[in-house]
Amino acid sequence: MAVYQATASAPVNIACIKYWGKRDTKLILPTNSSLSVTLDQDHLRSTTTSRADSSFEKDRLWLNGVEEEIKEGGRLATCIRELKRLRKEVEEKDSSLPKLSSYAVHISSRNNFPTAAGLASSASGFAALVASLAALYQLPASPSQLSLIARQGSGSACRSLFGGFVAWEMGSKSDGSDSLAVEIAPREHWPDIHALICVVSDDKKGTSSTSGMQRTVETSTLLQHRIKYVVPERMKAISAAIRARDFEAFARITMQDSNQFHAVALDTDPPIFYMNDVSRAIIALIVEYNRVSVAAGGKLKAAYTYDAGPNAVIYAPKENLKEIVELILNYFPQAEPFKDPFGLFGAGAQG
Ligand code: 2P0
Repeated sequence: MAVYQATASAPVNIACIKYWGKRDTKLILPTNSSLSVTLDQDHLRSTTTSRADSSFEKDRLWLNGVEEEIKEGGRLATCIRELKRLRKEVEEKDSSLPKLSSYAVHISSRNNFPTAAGLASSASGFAALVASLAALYQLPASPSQLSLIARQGSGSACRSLFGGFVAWEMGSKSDGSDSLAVEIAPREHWPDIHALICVVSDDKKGTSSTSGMQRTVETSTLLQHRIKYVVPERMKAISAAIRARDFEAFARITMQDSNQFHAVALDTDPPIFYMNDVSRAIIALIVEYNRVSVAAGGKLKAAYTYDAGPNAVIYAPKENLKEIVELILNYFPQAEPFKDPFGLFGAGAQG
């Protein structure tokens, strides 16, 4: 008997221009466009296997081995329904294909990093889920088309269907058909940029992104300014910086946008604090590191950015990474030996 099964994996992405706010909470349509870098290391990925079988009684999902309920009308159910709908279209064109759209699916997804630590597990999770079902159903869909579905799982997930530098264009239609991810540049365009993730805390975060951003939409006047006057210009400027491989401009915009996202969180009623004292100390360190470089006639050497949690992500050209890691380890000594995925510290260091 034929087995219908497919596995796909998707990495985490880290936004430089932050998504924060929905104009439609059901379709997940954002109040501003955003732009991110998809990480290409193996450490931060979701891997999902989907199987369709005529003997399955209902759709089921396991996350890190624990079964999660697929709520009717919820985000998971929406993604599965949309992908089955596309499969049905394919089956209607080619009657020789097995009728997988009428079978229930069993889906198993694993993250190789802590869930909900502000490390965007919903982004990689929904991107991998959509990619695995699209592979199972052999859909002739582009990553941008699939991003329309992943977006309805979790907004930021639409960006994880591409590698490299990715924009989520907010679109203007009320049905969401133009709110999708597009590639700004592939990873190979600018391989010199690396992301260093400093896990300040791997606790589950206090305010979820979904509820936090909605409160911001309802109460923050600063958000309205950001949406109208700030993000559109920044999207253009950072896209140009990426195309020109201009780290100076990329770094400046990335840090400004992280700051404004956290300002908008603070402008929410009641206020939302995602960064803690360690997060702010890392900002001070990077600001000083850049200041010393610029004062000596040099350029910006690193850019920090923070999502809905206290962990720092530092973007930097490869030549600066060793210095940055040494700086951080000097000020924030680690209980455990530093793992050296970049091979910065030679053969003797931890791998
Ligand atoms: C981002 N974040 O652009 C921003 C920056 C957090 C801070 O996208 O409600 O988990 O599922 O669409 O995608 C987090 O929001 O929220 C997020 P939903 P999501 O990466």
